[in-house]
Amino acid sequence: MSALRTILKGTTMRKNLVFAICVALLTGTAQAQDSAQDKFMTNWDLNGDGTIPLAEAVEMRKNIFAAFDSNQDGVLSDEEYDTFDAARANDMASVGADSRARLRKIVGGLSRKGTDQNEDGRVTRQEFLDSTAQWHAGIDKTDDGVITTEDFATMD
Ligand SMILES: [Ca+2]
Ligand SMILES: [Ca+2]
Ligand SMILES: [Ca+2]
Repeated sequence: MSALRTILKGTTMRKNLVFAICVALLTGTAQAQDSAQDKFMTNWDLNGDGTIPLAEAVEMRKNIFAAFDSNQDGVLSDEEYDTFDAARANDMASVGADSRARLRKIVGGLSRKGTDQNEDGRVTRQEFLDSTAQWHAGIDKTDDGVITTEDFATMD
């Protein structure tokens, strides 16, 4: 049985669901949720000046690595990376569906595939930081060395 059918089974739940859908139609889900670029700029533009230079992206990656390297051994193990994967998936679910594909493209660069440079199944701090430059350049579509909202406009 699908999750939706399970929800629809209960009458009270169904009423709530119908109500939620009506509210969504009235207010528009796009307004209720952040767009991918808003989300990204909020998280990664650490000093809030509207641009993300490489140094800032590296700084943010240091924070991320520290947050997910639970045992602080300088390596993201499989288990630790699973937690990181789950956090990104969770993040993805919080943006509007219209810009989710875009966010997936950006955040996809943070997967093991994008960070495990020697492909040995473990991601060291050095690898995690060293892989930032290529990732940053990939998002910087305007090629001016910084990520701004302008880069997202030309992304698709
Ligand atoms: Ca900045
Ligand atoms: Ca670790
Ligand atoms: Ca740019």
